[in-house]
Amino acid sequence: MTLVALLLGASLVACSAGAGEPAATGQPPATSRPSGTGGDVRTGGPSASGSSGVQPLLARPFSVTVVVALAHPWSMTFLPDGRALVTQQPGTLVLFDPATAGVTPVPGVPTVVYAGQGGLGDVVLGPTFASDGGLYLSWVEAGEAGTAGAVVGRATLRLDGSPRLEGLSVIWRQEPKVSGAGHFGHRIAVAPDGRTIFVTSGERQKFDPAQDLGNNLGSIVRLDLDGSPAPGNPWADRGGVTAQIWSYGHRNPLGIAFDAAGNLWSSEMGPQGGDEVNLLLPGRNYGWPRVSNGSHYGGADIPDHAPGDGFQAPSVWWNPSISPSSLMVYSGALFPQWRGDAFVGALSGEALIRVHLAGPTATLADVWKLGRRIREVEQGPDGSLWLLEDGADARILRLIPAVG
Ligand SMILES: [Ca+2]
Ligand SMILES: [Ca+2]
Repeated sequence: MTLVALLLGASLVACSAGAGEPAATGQPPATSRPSGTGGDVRTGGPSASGSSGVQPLLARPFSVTVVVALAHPWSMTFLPDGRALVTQQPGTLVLFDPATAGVTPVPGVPTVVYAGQGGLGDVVLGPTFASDGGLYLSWVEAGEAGTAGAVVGRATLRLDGSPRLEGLSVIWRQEPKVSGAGHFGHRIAVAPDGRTIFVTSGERQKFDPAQDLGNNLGSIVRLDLDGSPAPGNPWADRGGVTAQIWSYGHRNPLGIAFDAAGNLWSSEMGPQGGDEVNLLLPGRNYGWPRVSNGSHYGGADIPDHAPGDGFQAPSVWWNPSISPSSLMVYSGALFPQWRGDAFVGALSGEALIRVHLAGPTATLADVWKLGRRIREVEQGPDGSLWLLEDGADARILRLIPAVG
């Protein structure tokens, strides 16, 4: 092996070890996850139901502009005035102005546990943001004896004078807090009617809690705007955290968004070769860790989804894994051919992925390799696509239609 090959191999291992799935207690190391730097993203393949037979386009129908460098960005949301809020995982919120590429810190954020996959997480605008500045943030909070868990808080963004958050209060917590620093989930979506929010809650790399309705790990929860369980949830009559749960059997759902018809979609980090896009239906069990189209790290078998097994199968799945970081449904003007489709960012897959949505069905459509781990996908006010790269040397990218 040449020195170059050795160095390349070393860098691939380092990249893989820092992938979206850091090793944690009870979980084999992430180095067995296929590296996105080594070859094509395979989108299902012949054995992959729900994603078969679609060849990725080779040409890119968009041009990419690097707008600004920003370390460890995690989520992004645009404001009505065209600026955007961006979280940085170590615990900083910034106001980003695309017109100037200016980045201004926004004080008033919580103290976060920045470790492993944890830190400051999602930021989304509340349904009445335009009148009251209300928004939702998620982050990881410390518990007793070295435990941690994701929380969601509500705050007011003040843009008079220097930008700042005021009145931050925690409205929801993962229960129980456990050891480890992985699989928090903690992405947020506001329902189209503006009356509830949905939060993804990862299983914290503890496996079985995803099948236990007595905790809210490994589930999607549906909450009133104040964080209390929303009326009409599948197990509302059981009270406690069980009353929050919308669906369960999830591993690490890192993307969630509604489409224009009101269908709720998620992207989920599966085990080795089992990443998913799911249609989130109330009361359904999505199977983790009982069934998965992937296998445990190291290859130990997990039964695949099968008709009649009682578990909700994914709409799209990936083997090898692409590590879906985020999911956004496009509704803009610049790419009218993609209106109504979902975009997924891929970490180990180092790609932007389009999933065609048609009613309750989802089909893998395009995989554009970008050579960088993609943490977040957003839509700008003009219909441009915005991406956050992952990691210390990350950048904010803007995508517009290619000329010609
Ligand atoms: Ca976002
Ligand atoms: Ca399997």
